[in-house]
Amino acid sequence: MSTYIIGDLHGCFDQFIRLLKKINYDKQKDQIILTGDLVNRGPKSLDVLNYCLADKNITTVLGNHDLYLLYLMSIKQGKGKLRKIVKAENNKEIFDWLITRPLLIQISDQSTNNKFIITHAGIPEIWSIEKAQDLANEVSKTLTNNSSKILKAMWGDDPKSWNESLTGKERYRIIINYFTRMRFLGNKAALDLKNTSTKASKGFKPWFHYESSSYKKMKQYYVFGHWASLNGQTNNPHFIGLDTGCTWKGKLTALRVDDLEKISVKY
Ligand SMILES: [Mn+2]
Repeated sequence: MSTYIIGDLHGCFDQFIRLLKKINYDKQKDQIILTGDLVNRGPKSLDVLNYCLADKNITTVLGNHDLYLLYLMSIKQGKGKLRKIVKAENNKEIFDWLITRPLLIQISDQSTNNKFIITHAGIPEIWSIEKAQDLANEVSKTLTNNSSKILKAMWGDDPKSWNESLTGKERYRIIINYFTRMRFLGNKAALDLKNTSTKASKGFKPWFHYESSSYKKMKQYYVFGHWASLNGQTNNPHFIGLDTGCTWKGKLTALRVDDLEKISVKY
């Protein structure tokens, strides 16, 4: 019995199937957690969704492209590579599955006691794991019960920094932006959402460079996708980036949590 965390699929269905074969994925015993962004960019987003929908042992955290799809579905507007999904005959089933996926998943490995904290983009160091979980739950609750309220409110890059007193649209938007779009952070955990490269602008650092040393003692591993240009290079074993750019003709990567082994297939 193994658990695998797999990086951003972006419609790379054939590569997903090849990776599942390579890891000898056993539907009866194993579990798969995806780092989000299942759709868009690549050729077979609908196949990816239908495959995940049919297998109860596969789940995902939500990525920014998944949320964009949910938004298009909520206004019944197909666009580009997502048109096929918006118009799919089982679109309601897809919507209901995707909208109930969390922003944050925590798992522990029984034999090693290693703890894995899985999000699409990451968690800013100003939030403890407990705080991050509370905020993720807060958004998920509204996403499930009043989806259009969040799906319409989440667009935009402001506010830049977290503030506990934020309410309503601004609060939802910044929580979602941290969990699904963050790369670089500056003073007071200010987001720089424009920079998608690996080179920080003045005053900013990758979000995982703000870590405290206690992570190591606690055997905690932050696992994320989203930042394809990093190609998995964080230079810190406690921050594991799994987006290795499959949709840009790179690789699709799985992390086996039992032994921290990474297994990849080429595009
Ligand atoms: Mn993303």
